[in-house]
Amino acid sequence: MSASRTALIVVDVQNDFLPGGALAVPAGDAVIEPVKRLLADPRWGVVVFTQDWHPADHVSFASNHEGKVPFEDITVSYGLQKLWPDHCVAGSDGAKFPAALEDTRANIVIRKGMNPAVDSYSAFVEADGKAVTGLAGYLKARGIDEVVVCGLALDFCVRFTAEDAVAAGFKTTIVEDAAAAIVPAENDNLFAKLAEIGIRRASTDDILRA
Ligand code: VGL
Ligand code: ZN
Repeated sequence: MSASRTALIVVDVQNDFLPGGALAVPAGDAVIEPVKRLLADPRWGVVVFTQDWHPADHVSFASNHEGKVPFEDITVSYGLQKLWPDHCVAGSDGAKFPAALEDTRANIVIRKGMNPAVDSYSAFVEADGKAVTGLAGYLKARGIDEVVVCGLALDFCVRFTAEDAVAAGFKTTIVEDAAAAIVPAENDNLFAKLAEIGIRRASTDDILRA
């Protein structure tokens, strides 16, 4: 990898996705040390953090749908929407980055899921498939042609961010030990599916050695 043309994208490492949080990812806290090691590499051309940042009346909160419970699917204008416990409410402690990652060298923080009517797992395009965040243009304007993605959750926001990175023309790698899934048992299947569209799977050591 040409590091100066590569962006590190740290997805949604926020208190609500960590143990004790509203939507805790199993072993979510295991990503913090690898993410810190990746951040300590001085070679990144750009460092991006993403931050799930929902209004209290967000469409993805089961609490906003009479008679619905978390993890059920509902149909909305853009297709299926999974319902979640209230999480990452804008300005709440759950939406904050953990203290270990507070003072990072992020060049840009992409907040997503701010439209009450549309969810956004991806850092590039919202769940309606239309509204873009501007991240692809930002990265291209900075001369980036490759991205390395890590964070939470592997099977939702990391996955959709990586898929949209490929669609936007970036060479894309997911750092397995710096990511954790809501359903970890599916990791091998997920990586096999992602490999079909060219997404690479690496370890933190692989990335730091490259
Ligand atoms: C996420 C579910 C709901 C994620 C965000 O960061 O993967 N998952 N909102
Ligand atoms: Zn969310």
